[in-house]
Amino acid sequence: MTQVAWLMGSDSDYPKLEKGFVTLKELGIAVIGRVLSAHRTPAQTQEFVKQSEAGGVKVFICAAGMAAHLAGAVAAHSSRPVIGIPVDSGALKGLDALLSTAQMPPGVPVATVGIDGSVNAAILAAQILGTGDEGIAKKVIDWRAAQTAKVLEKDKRLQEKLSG
Ligand code: RP5
Repeated sequence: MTQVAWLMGSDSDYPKLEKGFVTLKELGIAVIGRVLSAHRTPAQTQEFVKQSEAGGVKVFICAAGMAAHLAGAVAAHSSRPVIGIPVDSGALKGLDALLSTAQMPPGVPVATVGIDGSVNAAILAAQILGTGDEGIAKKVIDWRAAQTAKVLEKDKRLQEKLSG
């Protein structure tokens, strides 16, 4: 069953998000990806949220650039957790999207990650799902342990370079 629905404002956003999709795959989490826009397909976005919830989606991830209201629009129509990713597109390099995504009115939160923070969005979604699924929680712990090992390896390589 699809656990995560990942919306993006345009297919031009996808290259900035691909690592996050890979991360969800590594964690064994089923995701559906869609291009939908708060401004350009408002009716379809609302309908998709309704259908996704009925189909068992537990977490939404929404990525958009510029006046990025996609995450907020989804949050307005859902009681499930919504993670927002501001995308660096356009003249303001993502700062516009960051403020538009994060600065929600009280009562309608969007858990906003950093600009182009697709991997953190994927990990946060897994952590949310992991609160009710021990298998996913264990995969997050293993993923983080692998990350630690990679950083220690980088440190080792640096030490070798500096002492050589
Ligand atoms: C936003 O406008 C999208 O999320 C994208 O970041 C940006 C440009 O969209 P396209 O013109 O490439 O469709 O709504």
